[in-house]
Amino acid sequence: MIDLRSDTVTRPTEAMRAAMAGADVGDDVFGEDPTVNALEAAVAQITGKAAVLFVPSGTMGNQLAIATQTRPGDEVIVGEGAHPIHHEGGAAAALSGVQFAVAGAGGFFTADAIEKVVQPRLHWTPRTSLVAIENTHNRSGGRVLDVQQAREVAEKARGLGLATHLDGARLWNASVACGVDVATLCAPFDTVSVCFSKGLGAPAGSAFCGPRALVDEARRLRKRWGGGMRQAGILAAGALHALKHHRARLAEDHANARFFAETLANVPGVVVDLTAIETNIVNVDLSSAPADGVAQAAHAQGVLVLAMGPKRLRVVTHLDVSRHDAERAAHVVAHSVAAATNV
Ligand code: TLP
Repeated sequence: MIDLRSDTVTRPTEAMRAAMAGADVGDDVFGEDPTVNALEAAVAQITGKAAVLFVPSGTMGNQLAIATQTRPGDEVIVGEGAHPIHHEGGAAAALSGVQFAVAGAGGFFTADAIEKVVQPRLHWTPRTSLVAIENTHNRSGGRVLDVQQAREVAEKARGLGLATHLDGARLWNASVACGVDVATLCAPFDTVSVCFSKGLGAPAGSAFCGPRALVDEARRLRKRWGGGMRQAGILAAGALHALKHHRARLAEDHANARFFAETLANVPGVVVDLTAIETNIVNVDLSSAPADGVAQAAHAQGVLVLAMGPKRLRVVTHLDVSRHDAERAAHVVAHSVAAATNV
C-alpha cells in the first residue's frame, strides 16, 4: 500500500527504533526523564521559546494554548479551516468553554482581518482574547505563512491586547520551504505548538512552547487531562532522532508533492491549483467524479488517499513515500478518476 492519507502514517525507521530502545528514561511526571528533558531543551533552543512541554499530540498542544490564554466565554480568532474547529473533537468548547471567530478566507488572514472580527469590549460581547494561526495551513493544502504577514498579525493582536498562538504542526515543512529558521517563524507569537509525528516521522508527540509561567500552567493541565506520561523518554528519543535526521529531507517530500500535483493537473476532470503547492500537501479537486469513489478505486489498486469533501481528495507525501511511489500513485489516482467518472 502507498499511503498518502496523511504524513501521520509513517512508521519509525530502524535507526529511530534503535534510538528509542536505547533511550535513558525516568518518571516524567516527576520531571525525571532525562530524554524528555533533553528534547524539551532542544526544542526550546530551536523555537527560541523560554520553556517547552512534551505532550502526546498536536491537539493537546493547541488546546493548552487555548486553555492557558483564555477564560470561559472568550472568543478565539482563527483562520478558515483551522484545525481546532474541524479536527479536535470540539475540545475548545468542552475544555476551555470558548467559541471561535473566523478571520479572512482560505486559511491565513491579515492584520486588517483581525480588526474586522475582534469584538468590541462591551459587557454583552464575548471577550476576544487569543489569535491563533496555522503554519503550514493544512486544509488550504500546506501553504506557508508569509513571514511579514505573521509579524503584522501578531503586532496587531498585541496592540489589541490579544495573545497569539502559532499552530506549527508542520512548521518544519514551512521552515524548509521558505528557507527561514524555525525560531524566526516562532518569534512573533506568544506560544507555539510543533509536532514530531507528522512529516518528521516520529510515532507520537508534540511540544507546547512559550513563556515559563504559561508552560508551568500547561504542565498542570496536561496532568489534569490525563496526558502525564511516565517513561516518555522512549517517545522523546524518537522525536530527538527525527529532529536531527528528518528535517532537511522534508524538501524531498515537497518535490514529490509537486511532481504528483503537476502530473494530476494534466488529467481531465481534475483541478489542482499548482500555485498552492508549497510543501507536502496536495488538494485535488474533482469536477465530476465523487471523491469517495476515486478513493475506493485507488484503494483497490494499492493507493490510499483521503476524501476531504464530496469533490476533494487530499494527498500528503512523507518519509515513507519515494519518488517511485509518487509516480505510481499519480498513475493510479489518474486512472481512478477516469474509472469513477464513468460509473
Ligand atoms: N492533522 C491531521 C488530521 O487531524 C486532519 C492530518 O492528518 O493532517 N494542527 C494541525 C495543523 C494538524 O494538521 C494536526 C493534525 C494537528 C494540529 C493535530 O495533531 P494530532 O493529530 O497530533 O493531535
